[in-house]
Amino acid sequence: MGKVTEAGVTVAMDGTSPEMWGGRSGKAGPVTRGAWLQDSRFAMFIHWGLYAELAGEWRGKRYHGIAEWIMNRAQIPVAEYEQVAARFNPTGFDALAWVRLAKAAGMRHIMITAKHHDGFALFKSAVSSYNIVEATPFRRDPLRELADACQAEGLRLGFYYSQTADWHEPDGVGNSWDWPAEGRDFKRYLRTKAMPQIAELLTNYGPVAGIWFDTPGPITPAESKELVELVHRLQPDCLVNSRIGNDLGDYDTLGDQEIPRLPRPGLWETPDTHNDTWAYARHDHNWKGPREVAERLVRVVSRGGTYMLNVGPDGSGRIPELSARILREVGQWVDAHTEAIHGAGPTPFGPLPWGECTTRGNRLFLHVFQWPDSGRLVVPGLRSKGVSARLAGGGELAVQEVAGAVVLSLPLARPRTLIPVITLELAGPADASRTAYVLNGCRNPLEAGVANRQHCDLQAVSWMEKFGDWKHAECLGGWRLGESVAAWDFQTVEPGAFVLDVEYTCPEAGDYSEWRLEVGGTAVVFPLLDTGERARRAVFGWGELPRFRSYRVGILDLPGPGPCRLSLQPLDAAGAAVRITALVLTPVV
Ligand code: JFZ
Repeated sequence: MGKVTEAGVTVAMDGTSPEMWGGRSGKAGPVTRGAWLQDSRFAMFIHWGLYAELAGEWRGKRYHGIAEWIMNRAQIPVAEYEQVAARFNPTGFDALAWVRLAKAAGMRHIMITAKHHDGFALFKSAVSSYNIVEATPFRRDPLRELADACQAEGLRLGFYYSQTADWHEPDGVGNSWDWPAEGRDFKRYLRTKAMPQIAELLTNYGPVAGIWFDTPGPITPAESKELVELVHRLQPDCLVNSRIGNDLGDYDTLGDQEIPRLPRPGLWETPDTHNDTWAYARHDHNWKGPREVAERLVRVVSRGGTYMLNVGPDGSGRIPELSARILREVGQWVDAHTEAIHGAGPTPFGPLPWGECTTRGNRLFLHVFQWPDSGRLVVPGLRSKGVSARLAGGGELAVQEVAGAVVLSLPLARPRTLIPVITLELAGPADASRTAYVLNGCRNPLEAGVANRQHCDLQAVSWMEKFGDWKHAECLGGWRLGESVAAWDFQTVEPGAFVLDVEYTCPEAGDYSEWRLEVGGTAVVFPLLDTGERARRAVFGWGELPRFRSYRVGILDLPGPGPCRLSLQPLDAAGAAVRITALVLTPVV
């Protein structure tokens, strides 16, 4: 979540700041440790523990949102939660099946919860008997079995370890329902549990790809540093993520579901849920389908990152069949396009309205999310000459030049695949500009983050919808009457008529504010209406709930070919309350 600047940011549990959830490495320089992460590009995240047995329910009540937080949300006393361990017997667990599924999905490493906030160790530990081998009838060590299976199948394995939050220990952070915060000795918890358990993980399971720390909360720089040094002393190649806190990680973990708008330097990853929870919840069926997963993977890779998609095995030890089926289908696509994913580089372009681009040497891979029904695909901003193009599973494509852009002739029928990929072969490294384009034949979002701003702010807004299912948006806000202007500069390759929609959120205070938009010498005035945004939600007593809607302004003619500017300003003081994420231009048909 990092530097969250504005309202719209919820105050986290127990009154701690939003920084309790996240943290950044503060590094964007050359990669020193873990260059393999750049080749891996796609990973399986696994949240599994006692909470999987509860499946999002406690005493007949369902807790929607992230299910691994159930002990906290239902305020389950330690003594009662321990009883879940006494019956946890996931006899369906098959390490090889999980690892083979990850491999079939095209994933190259696995990161699993060794100990989550509930304090329960999913491995044999001499430090605390609250572990799967000693406290459950299962008696097996799943991390041992996974390490062996990963070794056999050639995947890397890393461990999630909740270094700050531990609701099982009086000295760990976060359990206010069993113990008062006074008298808590966090250093004692670090010395007697976290550090020795991390040492066990780094000693007993062979090479560990990374320790994935989380929710740093009140941990001090000295404490974070001590943990990092412990990891690197025991395994110098083991990666530490930025959620160790205090800008000390080897690489950045972004907020979940957070995909940066532009290529981002350095080593980083986006963790993502498959539905709306990390751990298994019986009531959550909101799976991202194969195409959505593949598109999110491509978007992350095209910005230079690694996509870590989570699965939540159930209390029997099985990955939900629907989740597995979707992963297998993604894997067939990844397998056919491994060169465009594993070890692929970021896009040389600015925002491409119809899809994304990944690269390898002198080859560009165009991932066409929106297949044009005109039979023409405009590749804007490509200056390289002597381009040849081939459609995966098809043939050579005719290449033309129109108004300084490369135009490919495509078959009218969209190929039957998750994402059609076109490979452009160039004579040398890509010569491209990052200029934004608005193209006929596809939906063109003009995002908040790329606007030129005068006297208004770019705000990072994060919020939860159910619980812990973080959402992130960049918005234009802080509008001031008579001063603020946001403008988008872009190119067109031909004139066109577009429907313009404004995507925004607005509380009652901004209802009916008037706005003025100008493009190509034409001005349009329109109102924006209250979207039902709530500053506080009754459900948790904390957190803001923005409600994004789109308002259809109307049809506009854009001139072309050539440069174009679209500007927006409030005509009303009430505009101060409005936050805008994008203007969207869709061709009139
Ligand atoms: C944390 C955990 O609390 C959660 O249970 C899960 O393990 C997840 C992967 O990590 O939750 C977070 C932390 C940070 C953000 C979102 C969820 N963030 O910065 O957006």
